[in-house]
Amino acid sequence: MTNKLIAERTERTQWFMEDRFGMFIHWGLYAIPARGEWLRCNEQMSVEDYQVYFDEFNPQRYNPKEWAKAAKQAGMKYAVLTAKHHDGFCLFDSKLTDYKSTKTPSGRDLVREFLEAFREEGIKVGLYYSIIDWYHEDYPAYGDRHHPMRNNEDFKRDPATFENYLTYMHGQVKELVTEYGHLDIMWFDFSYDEMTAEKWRSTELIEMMRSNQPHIVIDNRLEVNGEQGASIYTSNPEVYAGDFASPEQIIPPQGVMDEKGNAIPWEACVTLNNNWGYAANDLNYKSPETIIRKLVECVSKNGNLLLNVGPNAQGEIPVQSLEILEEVGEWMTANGESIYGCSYTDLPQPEWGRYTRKGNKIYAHVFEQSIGPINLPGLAGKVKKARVLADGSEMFISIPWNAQLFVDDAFINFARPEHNTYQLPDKR
Ligand code: FHN
Repeated sequence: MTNKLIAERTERTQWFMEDRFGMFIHWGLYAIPARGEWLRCNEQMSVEDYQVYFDEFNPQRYNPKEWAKAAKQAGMKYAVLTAKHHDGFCLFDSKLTDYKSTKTPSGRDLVREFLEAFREEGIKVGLYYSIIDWYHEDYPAYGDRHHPMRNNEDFKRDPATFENYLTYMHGQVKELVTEYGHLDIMWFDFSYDEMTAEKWRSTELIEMMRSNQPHIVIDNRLEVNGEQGASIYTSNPEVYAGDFASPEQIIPPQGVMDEKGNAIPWEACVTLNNNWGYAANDLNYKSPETIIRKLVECVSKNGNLLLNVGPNAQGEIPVQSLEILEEVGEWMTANGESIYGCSYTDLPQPEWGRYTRKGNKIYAHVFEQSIGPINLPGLAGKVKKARVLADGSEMFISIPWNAQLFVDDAFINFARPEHNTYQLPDKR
């Protein structure tokens, strides 16, 4: 990317690099069968088979104000909702299709309600938009490995019809950036094989978006696919490669660098269980301790964590997810200072946890009870005294709590670890 593009991206993503922690929300018709958002493809369902879910979709208990309160309590500063996933179902009142929530028994513009509720809680808002579309008749099905009817030999891949799809796709993105108020993020998903960059007419799409919402932060998946989400590289460095890299279900070992080796904005998107969309039988949830450690790890590598919830067909976030978010929120209340606005240090990372840094403050996140004094790589002999980050109380650095260690005039703040017993600082 040119220096001008880099400077513009740096300015746009300043808030993104501050906020560090967001909520991802995968919701739609697939919440009814409750077997994840790819079921139509995985189970080779025809449009007709899938229609039954459209005909009954009516999330009676959808209240995005509750979602927003849960996100705020968890310490999340932004949220991204699926406006349209691969199944082509629109959670917004698009004029370009009847395959939308306002035509289901629900009758509601679910995106508009989401945006209003989260803005009201002071949470920045983004929309996920799938550039893959299994419903649109002009989306290439034949030979496309990402299509439910991928073995359907009848569907011919004709460039002319694909142009029709691009006109539809660009038109819907224009509806979202011109009719739904201020958006902070647009999260496109995903390019693959030869379907990337100019195949989507990306430059034109982004120019249209920037002319309507110049500030909007855009992910990198108009260029790269989910597996390569960690990449920011493109075939042509002059081509727009997005404002942040989007590693999925992985935290890159060294963070993400650009082609010149400079650290760049990135965001790891992660599920709480093993599914993005609601999956009733998937009870394999990550613990609050794991989520906190992964959030710390992301920040210690200059990255963000976008943590996913998959609401059910009634419009509720699963109780297991809410319980995890609540515990994460209690830790964030006591230790958010060591996350928000923080990034990596050039110190060697310790074996007991991670360092994060904000200006001249270094936060030592100690993930496990130590036996005896702990080693502070890169800081040996520089630590003068310790304070608990959560309540400011004095303590010895041999005990891994949230502590402020004065190094010369700098601070070292221990962020209280979570460990297998997981007790919060205020429950000591
Ligand atoms: O296929 C999608 C998947 O359903 C989900 O939306 C994830 C989230 O980043 N993105 C794609 C897989 O890379």
